[in-house]
Amino acid sequence: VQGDITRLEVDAVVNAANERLAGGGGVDGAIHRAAGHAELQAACRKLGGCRTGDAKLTPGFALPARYIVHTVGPVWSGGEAGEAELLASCYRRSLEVARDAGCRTVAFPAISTGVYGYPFEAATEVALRTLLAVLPAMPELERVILVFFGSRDLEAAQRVAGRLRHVLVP
Ligand code: AR6
Repeated sequence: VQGDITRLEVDAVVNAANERLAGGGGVDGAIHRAAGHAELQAACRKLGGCRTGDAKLTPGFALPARYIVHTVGPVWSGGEAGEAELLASCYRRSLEVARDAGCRTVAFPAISTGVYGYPFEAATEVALRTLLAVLPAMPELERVILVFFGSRDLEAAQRVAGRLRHVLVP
């Protein structure tokens, strides 16, 4: 879907954070503002940071979502530094953390495709392939939503999904 992830009524929204979980720009800034920066920052501080590819949970505070799963995507540095594996790990770990908290519905932004510079279509392919690989083993998760901020991103994601149709719908 296209939209602002901070508005979604889901059990968990995923945040594209940084390793310090210190807040920032992009979707991270929007989530901190909408959740209530002071409370969220205090909760994040207790987590002791988050490694790239991993994910950690906080309450959603003032968000409609019950929880925030903070994950840290890789910074793009040409594609030969394990970026795809790290990005796949973000999606997988975020779903595990959400599932373990009892969530049934989870919304993701396009992790790493803003400030961190991951090429959008390549990142979307990693996202879709990873969801397809891990969701069959997670029946607790009823609905996973990929949220794209702009209409051009949504259209690009739809093109990627079209190219992967043979993989997505066996
Ligand atoms: N709802 C949905 N998607 C959004 C929203 C929103 N409200 N706002 C932005 N996006 P980015 P990254 C999209 O840069 O590349 C932060 O400073 C945006 O269009 O937010 O993983 C952190 O603290 C883009 O497609 O995350 C880190 O330091 C996508 O979200 C760093 O940026 C991700 O862009 C993380 O960089």
